[in-house]
Amino acid sequence: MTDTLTDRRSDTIAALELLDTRLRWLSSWTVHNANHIRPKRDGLKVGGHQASCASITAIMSALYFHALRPQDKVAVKPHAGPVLHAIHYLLGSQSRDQLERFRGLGGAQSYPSRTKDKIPVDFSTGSVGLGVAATAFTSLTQDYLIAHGALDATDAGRMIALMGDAELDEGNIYECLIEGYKHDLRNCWWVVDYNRQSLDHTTADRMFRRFDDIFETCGWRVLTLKYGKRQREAFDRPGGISLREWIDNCANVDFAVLTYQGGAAWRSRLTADIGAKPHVAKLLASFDDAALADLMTNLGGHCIETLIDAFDSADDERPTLFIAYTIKGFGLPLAGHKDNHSGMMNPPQIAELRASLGIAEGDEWEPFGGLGDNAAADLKAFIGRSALARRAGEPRAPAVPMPARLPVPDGDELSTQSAFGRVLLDLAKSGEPASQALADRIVTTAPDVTQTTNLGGFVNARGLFRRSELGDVFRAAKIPSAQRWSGHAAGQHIELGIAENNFFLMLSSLGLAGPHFGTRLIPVGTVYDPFIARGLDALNYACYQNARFLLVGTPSGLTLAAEGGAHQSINPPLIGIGQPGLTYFEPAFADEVALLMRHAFDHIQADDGGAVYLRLSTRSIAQEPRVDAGWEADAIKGGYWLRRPTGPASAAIVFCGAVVPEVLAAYDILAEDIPGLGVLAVTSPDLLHRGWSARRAARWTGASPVESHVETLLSALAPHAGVVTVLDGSPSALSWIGSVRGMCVSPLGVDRFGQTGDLPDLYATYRLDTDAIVDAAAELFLG
Ligand SMILES: Cc1ncc(C[n+]2csc(CCOP(=O)(O)OP(=O)(O)O)c2C)c(N)n1
Ligand SMILES: [Mg+2]
Repeated sequence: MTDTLTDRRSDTIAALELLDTRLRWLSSWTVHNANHIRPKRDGLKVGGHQASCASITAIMSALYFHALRPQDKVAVKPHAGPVLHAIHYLLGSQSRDQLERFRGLGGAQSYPSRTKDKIPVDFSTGSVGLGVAATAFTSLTQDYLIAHGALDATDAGRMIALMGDAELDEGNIYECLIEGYKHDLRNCWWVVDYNRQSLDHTTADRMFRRFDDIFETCGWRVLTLKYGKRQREAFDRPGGISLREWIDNCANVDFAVLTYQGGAAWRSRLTADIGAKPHVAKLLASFDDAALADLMTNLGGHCIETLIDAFDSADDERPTLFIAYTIKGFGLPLAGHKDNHSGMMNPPQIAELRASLGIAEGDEWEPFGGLGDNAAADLKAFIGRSALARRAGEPRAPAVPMPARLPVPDGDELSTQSAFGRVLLDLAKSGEPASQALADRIVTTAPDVTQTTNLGGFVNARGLFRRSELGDVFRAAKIPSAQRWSGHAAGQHIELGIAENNFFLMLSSLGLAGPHFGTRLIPVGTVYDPFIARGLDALNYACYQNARFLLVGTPSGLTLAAEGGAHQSINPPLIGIGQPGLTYFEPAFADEVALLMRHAFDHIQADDGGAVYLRLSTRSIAQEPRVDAGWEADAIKGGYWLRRPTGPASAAIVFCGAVVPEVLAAYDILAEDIPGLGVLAVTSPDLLHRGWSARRAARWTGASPVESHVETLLSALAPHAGVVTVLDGSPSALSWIGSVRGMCVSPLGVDRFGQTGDLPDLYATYRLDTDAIVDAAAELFLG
């Protein structure tokens, strides 16, 4: 290395070491301020994780201010949120006010949040494991965009997760590893803050080197950063090999205890264990207690030089796992203690840390406090030269054009699921420019249920997405099959294995393609409705990030009669109502499906929009002849009168989805006895409920109290009217409607596990059939 290069390298290392210390201080102080200085009104601990932050500051310093390129994106382990805020504080992109309000209303969030934080956050984190896997799926999304010509390959970024070692216990990590291997994952780094402590305790020694094996099996390069530079130098001295062997054999928990106890404890333990070995006594004697503690904790993840060398060495696109050994609470009096996850420095301890850094009392928030003018100016200049400082904000992706209407599939009898498949297929084949433009941006995905959810037609037309060609061997052998499964770079279906967590994380990443990469995708994912529950946290995570996609849960309900209780969904309507960021629709007819899909494609692109969930069914039902399009606007708002009540109507049947034949049969029976009886088709219990809640909330928030759609609909009934509600799912998804105008309700639905049977048997057993509706109505309306 030339002298200039050596100088530049040592300058870089010195600056990164200073930044490591700044980040440790600022993150500690942010948490301290929130807990010990900011006035408290509720007597509760505010929380924050000083030890988790201190564990990763060197890694983040080396990554953010050295290795990171403008196009790279990072998921930061949730409990290092304050470090990310500190980085942006040093960059000038985070305010002191936000830091002072950390964990307070409107302040910096506890865990990095794309939607709530004011700093740029690439991936929200919080539920451990999900943010990590999100980087892999975002890498796949990037590959998809490159293959479709929406991103230049030379602009490909690395998707990087900074993860806690306990995140390696989450099953979704391994589901993701397998899927990643199948899809030839690249441009992905996971950096493990390997402090061998979780929330509760120190982690099992038995896992040593197991992670290497697992990741290498899945095609990853594993770089282990176990020793810092000073340790490696000590190992080269006489007696050093014994010291290294001792470290390698030391149990995690012993290492943690000794770290907490400090230099004298290290000395007596090392002397007892290896002091008699050749040269060891002399080696140990060459360090005073403080230096010995410093040496023993000089692990790879705290050594800037080791970190930048490792990051620099991984300069290709192979996915790479960095196992960076660290100490939880490094540099703090909490270091190594098994209870330090939520532990916090007390005021004297933080004052001591402040003084040790030369920061004057009152200067705690000074970004470069304690450094001296020249050093501060140099460090500022160093930060200014980093790639991070040149990073542009997230792009605003142009909207995808939308045809005015999506054609309604024809047929007298259709299921909503087959209508969905036909609408997509029509789009895939349409020659009309707006439809074609929309179809080109649709990307479909399913966890091994492509065929049984009617995505097959679209896939046949548009192909599987594969970076390298994948022939359809059955087709080549001229074996008849309805599915044409050739894969190529222009394909638009991402086929996943059966792992619903992966499915939702894939949808989440595809649904952030706009803000992440500047090109919107219109992701459409299908899953068996009951198995939404399998990926529920990943779905929640996707919505929390404001990812935009169309989720189709199908088939659903008891209506899937012969499949039995393990496949019949009951509570997804409640999930649909309860999940923020997701609008749930459950159409009954094919024209509703076409209308709502068109609406969904719009809504997932709207600034104030969100993701959409369509709950569909395989039950073929007679279609409703329409006289005009008057029902459409109401259907988009959540419900319309399928049979409008007349006169001072005292009753209505309110239903959702596939039970419409029973509802209309009951209507025919009841209409004579109940004059003016209405039938309300609820297309979205979620929207109706939300509108009603918003209307009520407006009374306290001062917003203008616009009548909600459900109030408007129900105003067609007499004030004392009664309603029977019916849906193939949890009855509570609709029964609340009675409270809107204080009406009596008789709720029908499914509230216990389903079973196998044919439809008449099951509908009778679970009281969804015509008789049940007539009985409920008779009881309510006719006494
Ligand atoms: C899904 C989920 N379960 C539980 C938690 C609660 N929790 C927060 S941190 C943590 C352990 C974190 O340990 P690790 O990943 O090793 O992080 P570090 O040691 O760096 O703090 C747990 C169990 C969570 N955030 N998410
Ligand atoms: Mg840990």
